[in-house]
Amino acid sequence: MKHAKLQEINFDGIVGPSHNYAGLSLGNLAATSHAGDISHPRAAALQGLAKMRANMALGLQQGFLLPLPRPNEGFLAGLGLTQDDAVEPENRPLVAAAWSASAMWTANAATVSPAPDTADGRCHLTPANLVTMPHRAQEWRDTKAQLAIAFADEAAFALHDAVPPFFGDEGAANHMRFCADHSASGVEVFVFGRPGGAFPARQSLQASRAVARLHGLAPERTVFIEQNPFAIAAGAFHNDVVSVANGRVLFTHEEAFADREGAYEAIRVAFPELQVVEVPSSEVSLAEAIATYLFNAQLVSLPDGNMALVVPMESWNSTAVRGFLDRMMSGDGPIGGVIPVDVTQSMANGGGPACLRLRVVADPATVDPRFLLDEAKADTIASVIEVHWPESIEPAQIGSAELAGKVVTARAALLEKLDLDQLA
Ligand code: SUG
Repeated sequence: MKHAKLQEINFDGIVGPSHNYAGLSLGNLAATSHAGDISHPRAAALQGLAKMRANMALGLQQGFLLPLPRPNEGFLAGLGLTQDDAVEPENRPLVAAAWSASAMWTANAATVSPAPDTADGRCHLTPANLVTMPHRAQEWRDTKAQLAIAFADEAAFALHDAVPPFFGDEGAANHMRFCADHSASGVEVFVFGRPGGAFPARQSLQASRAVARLHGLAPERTVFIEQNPFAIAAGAFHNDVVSVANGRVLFTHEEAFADREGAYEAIRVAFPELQVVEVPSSEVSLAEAIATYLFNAQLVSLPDGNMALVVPMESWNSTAVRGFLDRMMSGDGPIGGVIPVDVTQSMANGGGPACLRLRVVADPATVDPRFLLDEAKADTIASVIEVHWPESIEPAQIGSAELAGKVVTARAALLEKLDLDQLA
């Protein structure tokens, strides 16, 4: 069945005013290697907004989600802590967690199954419980509150609770969808990790299975694939660090999956039209792919029918990756264009262009228009960021009452301008 008005809308997370580098995510090499750096929240948020504008200029539908309330005093109170406890080195990461702007990476906000894939013909969304990392485990209820407003139309959307916390779920970052076009029925692929390696496996098979059941996906159009444990150990803490899918295309590193041939075959059984664009380790090593976030790209279908890859500058500037991309563009494969974007502030915390967006296939008319972007609204958002977002945050400022006040005021100003005070 084809739903004529359905389109892919990318909902990017607006980078919050408390964006900082606290090194909270074990196994996320960019984040841990930048721990203690000075962050630049204003530049970070403007970079994110520039990416959204660039995608709109390509003719793509763009939405956004808002920063969550930070610092999260309730999170600290639940641990018997206050902001002043940041002076104790052992408490500093917990206080920093309460300040984390990590909700900017909306690929981890939820898993989304578009209406053509589900038993009841609605688009299903399950917020990710993100239980593996304490600073991320605090996100889902506030994220759900926001999704409940953006996708309030119950004829079009079904919003679930997060899956129970004993099974780690990291949302769309470990989920891929294959389809002839976005409005056609698709095959959904869930990629999970097995625990036991040097770094946490953040997506559990049981959580993926639960999401598939809750969304009413047809078993013959649902595939579960194990992530390569070596990729997790090398820093691919989410599958979207080593693979991305769009339409009929899987763009993947050779070492993304535990059983490479078995993975492609399992997808092909459910989706025979699959086209795999595989990057061999001999051309781009796993380490280089992870360092440059080549696969944390947005693989987008342009209005003219061609596909383009929106990559971070870090990929574009790598000799090995650029060599691959140049060959790919001059070849006759399905990905014809590459568009570099600058999201370096987010990249330093392990979040590339694809981490910053949640894909929702929906009729835009069914989405609360306050969450949809156009140029005028982008100007409004930019003006709030320019006035209220801190220029920089030093690690020693985490826990400061003065900075906390600024962060709270900044978010409130944005909510007011967007007529979304109900999220205050
Ligand atoms: O969960 N970084 C995020 C990056 C998420 C990237 N998302 C996807 N791959 N889809 C994470 O590890 C760093 C925060 C800090 O260390 O302060 C952080 O949470």
